[in-house]
Amino acid sequence: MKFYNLAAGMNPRRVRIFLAEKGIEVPIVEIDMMKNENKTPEFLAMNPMGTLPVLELDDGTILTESVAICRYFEEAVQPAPPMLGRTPLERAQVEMWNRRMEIELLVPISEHFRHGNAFWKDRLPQVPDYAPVCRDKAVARMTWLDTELADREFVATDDYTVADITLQCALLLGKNTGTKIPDELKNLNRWWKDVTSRPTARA
Ligand SMILES: N[C@@H](CCC(=O)N[C@@H](CS)C(=O)NCC(=O)O)C(=O)O
Repeated sequence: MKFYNLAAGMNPRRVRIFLAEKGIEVPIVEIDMMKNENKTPEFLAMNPMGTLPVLELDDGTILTESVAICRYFEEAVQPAPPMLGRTPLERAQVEMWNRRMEIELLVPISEHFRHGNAFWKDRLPQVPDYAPVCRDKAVARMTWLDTELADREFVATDDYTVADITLQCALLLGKNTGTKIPDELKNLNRWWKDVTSRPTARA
């Protein structure tokens, strides 16, 4: 098995945290985006999207998409601790909240970065006016989440799950790229302090 990683990437970090929580170690192949290693014919043959992370199984099967990779580890490698829900209801709740964290937070924070930062200038067609629209949407969703987190510890269930990891990685990207959690959002800031204090936060 090989895990193709992008050290600074938010999505590979989602899987790295997930694996660290389970105590799983996997051989890592570092991909350097600055050298366009994710655009070589060999890499594109594995993942035509040119994105990370990628998991290559021993029989050559390729898995992409962070949560699909997490699901493989949870169901085929090591179920404990359960991070995708313990029961059918919890699994549905984790999926619901993970999708929300991806669509409502991770996407606008990431699009703010992609459309507003010079790093992406020659890598994708940028629409600079779209960047502040995305930032405003992300901040509005943080305000909604602050209310949701008023009476529970974690995003989806009583456990730290993949939905928390998705939000944590999205907000870390936001912190580094100009979409910070407003100070007045006490519940979200409490949650942020809790999850970033976990030993796995820097995986
Ligand atoms: N939906 C994918 C997104 C993967 C993705 O966009 N990864 C970023 C790194 S965080 C990437 O590889 N970007 C390279 C590029 O856009 O060229 C997942 O969850 O794994």
